[in-house]
Amino acid sequence: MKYGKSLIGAVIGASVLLSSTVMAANHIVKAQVTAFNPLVVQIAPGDTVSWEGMNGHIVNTLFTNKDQSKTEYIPEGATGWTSAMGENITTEPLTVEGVYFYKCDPHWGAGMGGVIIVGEPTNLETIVATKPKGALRRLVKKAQKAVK
Ligand SMILES: [Cu+2]
Repeated sequence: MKYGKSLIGAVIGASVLLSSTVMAANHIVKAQVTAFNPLVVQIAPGDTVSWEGMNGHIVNTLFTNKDQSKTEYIPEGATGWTSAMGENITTEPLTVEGVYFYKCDPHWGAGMGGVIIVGEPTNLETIVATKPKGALRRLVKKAQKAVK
């Protein structure tokens, strides 16, 4: 079979275009004893994050306040998640730009949590303004340092 050069060029051009829009990166975070490594991941909108070595750990974006109410520190319009105990999970593509905080419930007392920054940290100042305390405060400081 013979193909014209222009057709081949068009096919190559189309596949390059396709891969640049479809190829999102996956970023791996490892649970190590009572810490997530890396603690802060900066990703592009549409990328995903996977956690490995999650035996005995949880990834949870839902934080419990002193009065037992719950707060999520994620961008407006984003959806949080809670993994099952011990489950290595991968997020859905994270398309909403901003900062996502999460914690490991069994080890939150030891400060086991992490931060995902998708694109621009649109909601970080709002979270800083809530004056987070304890382990969450430490995570917020790490996020601030990462985007400086
Ligand atoms: Cu843990």
